[in-house]
Amino acid sequence: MNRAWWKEAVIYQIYPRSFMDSNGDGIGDLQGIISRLDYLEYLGIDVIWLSPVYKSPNDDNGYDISDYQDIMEEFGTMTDFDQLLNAAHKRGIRIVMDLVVNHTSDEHRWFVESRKSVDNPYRDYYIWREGPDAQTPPNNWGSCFGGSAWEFDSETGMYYLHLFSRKQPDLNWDNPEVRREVFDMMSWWCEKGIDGFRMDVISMISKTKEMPDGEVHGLYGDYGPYCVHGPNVHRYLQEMNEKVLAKYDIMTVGETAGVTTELAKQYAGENTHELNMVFQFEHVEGDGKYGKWTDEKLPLTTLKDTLSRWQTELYGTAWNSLFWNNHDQPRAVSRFGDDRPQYREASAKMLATCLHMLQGTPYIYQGEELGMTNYPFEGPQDFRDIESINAYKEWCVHGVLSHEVFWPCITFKSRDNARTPVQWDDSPQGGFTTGTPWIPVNPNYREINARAETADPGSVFHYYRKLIALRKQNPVIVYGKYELLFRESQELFVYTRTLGQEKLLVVCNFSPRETPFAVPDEFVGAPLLISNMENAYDRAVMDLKPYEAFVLKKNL
Ligand code: TEU
Ligand code: CA
Repeated sequence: MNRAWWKEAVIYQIYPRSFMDSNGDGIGDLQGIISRLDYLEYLGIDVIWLSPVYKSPNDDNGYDISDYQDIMEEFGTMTDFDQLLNAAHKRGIRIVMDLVVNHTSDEHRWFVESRKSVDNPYRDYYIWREGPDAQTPPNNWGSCFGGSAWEFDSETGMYYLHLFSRKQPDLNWDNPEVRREVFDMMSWWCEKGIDGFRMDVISMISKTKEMPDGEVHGLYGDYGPYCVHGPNVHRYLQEMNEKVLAKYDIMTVGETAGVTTELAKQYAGENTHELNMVFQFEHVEGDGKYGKWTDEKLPLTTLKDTLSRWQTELYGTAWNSLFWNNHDQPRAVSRFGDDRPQYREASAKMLATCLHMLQGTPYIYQGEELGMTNYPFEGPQDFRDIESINAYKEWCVHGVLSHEVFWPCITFKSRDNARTPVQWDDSPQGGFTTGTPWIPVNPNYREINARAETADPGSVFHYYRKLIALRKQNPVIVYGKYELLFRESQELFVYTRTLGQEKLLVVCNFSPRETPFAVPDEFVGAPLLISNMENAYDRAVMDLKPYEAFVLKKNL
């Protein structure tokens, strides 16, 4: 397999609004990030993925952009951005920008023009359709954030398409002018010296011309078959590659919800000239009881089967991202591990071991390296996220479920779990701000915070540091071939990685129970690479403690 720096890197995602506030207005900002670069350098990460910092009215926290070449006022200025880029580069840290080009904000100048008249030069930048009348949209598609995917605009008496909120109109990628504008904007950022793009819902940029009703789930029809992996998506990405990406030494990762391994080989194949890697969701989906909402964990066997399929099918041909959480997912330790105090640290380290030893580029979401947990929401008034607010209304207030049934589900999966401020120390507001944070700080900041963990060599933080360092010293972690063992086990996730003369055995106990384990013969007595607790790792048969994880490494 071809070597590449972005395969060997570890990426750290920053959600700027919740990372660090430098001026006491309760909102994280660019100077706040600059003030914590030493922390990130110490952790050892190579790349920052910066969630959107562009000018935005914040209907969806920056995923609704009104100017791609300006910075959100609350976050700072372009001068602050340049300072951040410089300061990061000085420390050997690269910066990957979030690129949100499936849609813009309705306050973007293109859309302001587009809605003015049917013959406006920008009309065709967006997707406009007639409906039978002002109450009946062109088809039954539902938006990701609830309600119809069509918004009636009285100015011209037509509907525009928005797969997300009504303040996020979808761009019309079939218009060559739109593609040219986007590619020019991307080149502008590349010339500035940024190091890559994470491409928001990039699999949705090409829509079918025909837009029939979709299969109804709940109240609305599914746009999936007509908008996701649409007819021209690969052509447009190849064009983007040729016009922009290929000219720079940057990394690209495509957020490709609903992608199969077959499609991933096209999006992120070694020789397909589209993207470097996909960011796919199969292992964090499929647990929903009501839409995406649930209060139940996926069975371990399902999780293993999904992750293993991605490991084997992409091997040698395409590249994947590795993650347990991001700004759209609940906290990993609460979801896949165990956030009860006696198990939190062990299970956070176990999950980290399991993920970082797989093949792919690992992503750490801010606070994950501290083992931050889900938030104890008390009522719907605690939500800030448009998705959670709308979902509560749709399912409970106007819908079919009682609060008692829906509440455990929405609090288990709400995106706001990931968006509470990073817990820096045990001072008020966890050291995130001297003011009132835009979203409450998790009250457990007194126990779980960066100051305490950087001072404690046994912390989750130091465990992540060690995993990152091991990746640099052991090419087998990056390039080794994967094999799953004990597939049927409902407690243990065990696999090997092999490269040349080196072989790793990775053993993770996903259960809160002691679990017996017979070490495969070839590994009995092999040296220990890392473990999250003390045990006798030279034995042939062991009793694994709750959430124990370890890695042995042998020479063949
Ligand atoms: O998310 C896209 C996506 O696939 C969503 O459906 C995601 O699963 C969602 O959060 C539902 O839980 C991206 C961004 O990551 C997200 O923050 C944005 O809200 C969305 O695109 C629109 O830009
Ligand atoms: Ca601020």
